[in-house]
Amino acid sequence: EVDVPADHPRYQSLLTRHRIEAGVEKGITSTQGLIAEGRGEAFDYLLGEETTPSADRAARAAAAHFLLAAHPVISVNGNVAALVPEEVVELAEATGADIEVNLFGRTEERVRAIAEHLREHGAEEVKGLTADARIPGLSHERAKVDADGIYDADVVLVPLEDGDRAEALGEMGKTEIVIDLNPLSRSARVAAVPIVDNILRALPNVTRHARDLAGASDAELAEIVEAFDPAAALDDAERRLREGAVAEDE
Ligand code: PTJ
Repeated sequence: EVDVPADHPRYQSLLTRHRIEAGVEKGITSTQGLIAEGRGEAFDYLLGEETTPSADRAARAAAAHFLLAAHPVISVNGNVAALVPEEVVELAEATGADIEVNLFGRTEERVRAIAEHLREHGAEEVKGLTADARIPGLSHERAKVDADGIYDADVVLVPLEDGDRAEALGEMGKTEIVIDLNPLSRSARVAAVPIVDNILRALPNVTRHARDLAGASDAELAEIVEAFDPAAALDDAERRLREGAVAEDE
């Protein structure tokens, strides 16, 4: 895929950067996406570049929400498409969720390029091109969604989302699952389930939990959802940031 020596101590991080760069070259990732990647990397470094027990519990709660939902949707932006296209398709398959391209810096061209990219990685249906509904409270381009997609969803996974949009979706009464390495970000703070973890690890982890919970009853799933405390998850992550990855929090 790229010319990074596998024994380089920062191999994973360099590979990730290359994927984002390739995304920009392919017209699927915005130049803003490069900045977002740098920010995410810094948080990941401070968190120890691993899935914490607390983030794993959040991933399990997210899987339970997905399985209980009437209409779950995975929102995909330019960074998500560049980093984890196959993992998005696998999660959709494991949970019956729709996939919808939804961009902060929306251009029709980029929506089409991302939809095509996801289909190249196995997606059957990709929503986001119809854009026949609006999220109330956001400016025109940023508000566009599909009427039979995000607009209709009861549970939405919004990874690496901008705070304004996360807030506006929450105000529509949707259950929001956010993947964001910054526990202080507004999107993480408004989420019913904030998963403070790198999307590279978090998405396959939610899929793994969804497969594991496939045979669970609605009562068992509801119990997992009820037991999850979003404020505690954010506190765990913040403590880990401040005290360092070695001072384990549980
Ligand atoms: O493709 P578009 O137009 O929809 O734009 C996408 C970006 C990500 C550029 C846009 O939504 C944006 O500007 O987001 P922000 O406000 O930079 O927020 C992105 C958040 O994701 C930040 O809190 C980062 O720390 C976090 N982040 C970045 N990379 C990762 C991440 N979280 C998890 N995994 C990552 N790999």
